Amino acid sequence: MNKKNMLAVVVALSALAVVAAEKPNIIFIYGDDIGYGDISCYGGEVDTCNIDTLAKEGVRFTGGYCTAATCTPSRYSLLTGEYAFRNKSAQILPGNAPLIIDPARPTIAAFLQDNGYKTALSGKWHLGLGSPAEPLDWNGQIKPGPKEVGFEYSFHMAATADRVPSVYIKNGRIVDLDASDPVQVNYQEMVGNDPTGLSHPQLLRLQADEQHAKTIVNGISRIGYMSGGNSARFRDEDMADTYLNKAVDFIKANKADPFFLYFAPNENHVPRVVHERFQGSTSLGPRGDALAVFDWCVGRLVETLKETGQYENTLIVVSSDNGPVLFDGYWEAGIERTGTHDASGPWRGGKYSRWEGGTRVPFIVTWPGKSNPGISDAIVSQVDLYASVAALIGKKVPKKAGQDGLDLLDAFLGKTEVGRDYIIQEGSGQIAIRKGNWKYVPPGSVTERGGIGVWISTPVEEPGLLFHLTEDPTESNNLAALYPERVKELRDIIMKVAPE
Ligand code: NG6
Ligand code: CA
Repeated sequence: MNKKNMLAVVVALSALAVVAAEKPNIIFIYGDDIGYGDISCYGGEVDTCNIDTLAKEGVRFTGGYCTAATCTPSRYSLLTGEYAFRNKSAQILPGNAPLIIDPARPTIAAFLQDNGYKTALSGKWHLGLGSPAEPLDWNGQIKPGPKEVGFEYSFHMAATADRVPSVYIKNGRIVDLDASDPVQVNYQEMVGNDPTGLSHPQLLRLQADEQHAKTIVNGISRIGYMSGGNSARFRDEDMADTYLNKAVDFIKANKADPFFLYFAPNENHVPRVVHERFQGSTSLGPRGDALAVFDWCVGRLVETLKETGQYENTLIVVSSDNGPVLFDGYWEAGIERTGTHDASGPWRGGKYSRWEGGTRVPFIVTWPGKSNPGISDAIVSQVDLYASVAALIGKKVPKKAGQDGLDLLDAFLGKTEVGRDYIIQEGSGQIAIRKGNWKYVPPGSVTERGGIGVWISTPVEEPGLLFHLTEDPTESNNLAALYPERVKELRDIIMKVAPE
């Protein structure tokens, strides 16, 4: 081949590569404890117009699931593409737990990074920090953490806003830490002399249950003890703005490269202490105000994408890590103020539970101009996003990554209503399954929060519970005795996919 021809071949090949490697930006907007019915396009009473607009331009799923009814396992699945029950450590973690993702396992962030994406986390982590082999030094470089599993940039809290340490961590370092006032964290016993909710209830501006009655930070008692780091402690009121600003800066800084942003604000997790300008902005009390904050963040992100000309080139997913909970440790009038708003929509139960409301969550996927807009009843799960994003950029999910996700790209883009055949649901460490219209809850118990200081545990006897979700969305009419073959079929799938 002469030089001229060779050049022509090279030019043709690179043109092909450009066509094959479509790399839109990808943003996961991952709410916390936001229920199916919390968003106005799903029937919620707080106006979430920004999310509703995204839903109109994209696909709004009525059968969209997180993998578990609590945070850590759902986040684990979202990032790894693996059902969380396969990792016994994937349960609600204390703020000083080691990282539960093996850095040798490529997360969706690591995978996208390997494929030329700039990657960032802004918000809640709650997947552990440090190695299980040695105690973590909070005052040095905190690793392994987000960076070691693929997030080039990270700005986050360690666990939850109600768990110490109540500080931000940026790229492995506590932000604004004064070396002469080092941070110590302990979940068993008191460290330092900071007042606790139990010892100094008069200092509290929010009454809390015993679990949340440990070290007081910003007038709010938390789960766990911390000392030091006074200059680094966060103010809950500023948290949403802080995470949002980092996300906005990251978008603006990456106009040239494709990026993956995992934006995980605190809203709607407790304590629901939103910025003063949002306090009282809804009639539903702090819980409603936090929903308004969440929606506002979505609006600001969209605005930023439009400003920088990246909106049409960005796939946006809005969802939540588990179903809703009105009371979760702090007296915030969540129950009293909720009125007729039904946070879990038509479904039974919420956070912690194997009822539908535990894992069936708002799920919206929008790629402006590329999505075929509409409402889809396809069963889709957050565990599928990894494989679907891989398909989007024309790559295979790496072998060492989780293999539970399916490539549902066509469903996510609204090109088909065919989703999963079935989905395994996890609530408080126990399993359920939905296949088609049928839901099966194996024997054990179903755990829920019943209200202030109350936990409800509903025993489930042999042969378990079988519901027809279309006819019985509230899971009240157990048909297990009538359809033993159906029970067996669903049980067999569980045995195969989730053997104990
Ligand atoms: C629970 C906490 C709850 C919340 C939850 C984690 C008690 C009694 N309750 O253990 O307040 O922090 O953990 O929520 O301590 S999640 O959304 O991060 O899973
Ligand atoms: Ca949560």
